Amino acid sequence: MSQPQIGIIMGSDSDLPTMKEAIAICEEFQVPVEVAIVSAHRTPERMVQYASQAHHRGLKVIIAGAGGAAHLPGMVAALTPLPVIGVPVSSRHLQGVDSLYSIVQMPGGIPVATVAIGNAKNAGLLAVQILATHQPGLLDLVQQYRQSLKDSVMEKQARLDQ
Ligand code: RP5
Repeated sequence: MSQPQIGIIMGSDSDLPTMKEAIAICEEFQVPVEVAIVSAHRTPERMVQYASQAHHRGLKVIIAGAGGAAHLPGMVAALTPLPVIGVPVSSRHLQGVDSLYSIVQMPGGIPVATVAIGNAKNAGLLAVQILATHQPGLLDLVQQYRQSLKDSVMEKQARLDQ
C-alpha cells in the first residue's frame, strides 16, 4: 500500500458518517490516506503521539473532525508543523455551532483552516489542493474536477432552456 499523504482523524466513530465525504474525495483523486479515531479528551496520549509524529511518518496534511467542545483540530495543530484542516461536526444540542466556534476561533499563531459545519468534502478538496501545489499530475486532476463542476451547471442550464 502507498505511503499515506493525508491523515483523516476524528474524535469519535460517530463522526465517521460526516468524515466519509473527505475519505471519498481522497479516493476520487487517488491520494493515499489513513483514517484514525483520535480523541483529544478520551485518548490524549494517543493524540499527542499521532500529531507529533505525523510529519515524521510522511503525512503532508491532517484533516481533523470533531463535534461539541471540538478541541481536537486545535490541539493537533499545536503539536504538528503540518497544515491542519478542521471539520466542525454537527452536534446533538447546538447543531454544530459549538463545534464551528471551537475550531474556527483559534488564537493567532496556530491556524486551523476551518470548513463549514459538516463539510468534510471541502476539507478533502482543500487537502488535495495543498498536495497539488507540488504535484503537477494532481493539479491537472483538480482542474478537471473544476471543469466537471462547470459542465454540470451548463448541462442544467441546457435542460432549463429546452
Ligand atoms: C467529540 O464528541 C466527537 O468528535 C463527537 O463529535 C462528539 C460526540 O462523541 P460520541 O459521544 O458520539 O462518541 O469528541
